[in-house]
Amino acid sequence: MNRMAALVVVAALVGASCASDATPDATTDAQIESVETVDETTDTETTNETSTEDAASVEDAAFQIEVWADNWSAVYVDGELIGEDSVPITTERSFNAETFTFDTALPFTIAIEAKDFKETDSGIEYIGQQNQQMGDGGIIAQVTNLSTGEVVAVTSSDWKALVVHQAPLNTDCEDDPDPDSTCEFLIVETPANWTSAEFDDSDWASATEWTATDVDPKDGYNEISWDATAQLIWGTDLEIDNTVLLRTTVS
Ligand SMILES: [Ca+2]
Ligand SMILES: [Ca+2]
Repeated sequence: MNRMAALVVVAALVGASCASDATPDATTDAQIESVETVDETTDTETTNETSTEDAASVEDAAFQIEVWADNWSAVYVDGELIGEDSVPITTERSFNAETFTFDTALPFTIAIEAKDFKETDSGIEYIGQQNQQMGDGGIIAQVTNLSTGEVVAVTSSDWKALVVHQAPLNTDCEDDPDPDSTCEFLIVETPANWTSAEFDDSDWASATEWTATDVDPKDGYNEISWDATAQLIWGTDLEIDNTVLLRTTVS
């Protein structure tokens, strides 16, 4: 039994030795191959540059997205930031509409980071003032194909939503003199690559639709001619859901 055990140990050592000898060679071969592959790719791209650009210009179309958010938003198309609210989220009572344009081909994925203003992680605003309160959020957006004038996407409960900042969880802290010491909050880690087309949002909730009476949209909202199907959306709670990630795919 001891001899067998010893043989197994030797065999294992030999195996490990072979593996450690073989690994650097294999790695080197792979590295050389990958360098060659890069060269080939570069050559191919150079050769086909003109025809690739022609194909892209035929397929891409110009789109615009109009957004009104209480209070701030950043818009991504297929993982690329195409615009963000020109008024910083650090501005209390920031209500304004934004229009961003982009060129792409169908299908594409729109991802929006939407933030309700909060003075601190307590979720409270106007801290220490007469009107100290939980702020509330809300966002509406529509995407138009600029060549055809067709509205190709609007915010609705078809969008997926992930709330990544909630506060206050204990809403009875709203009027406390020091809400930072009494209000509880929940921060969810923002998933990596959540703005990309490939990101799997199947376990996200559906966005919640809210009425204009609920959200009371202010400055900038009436400057946009909203499609009748465009809905104000947010998480399930306009007040305590402070940062919401939103996604949809346009096809
Ligand atoms: Ca809030
Ligand atoms: Ca707000």
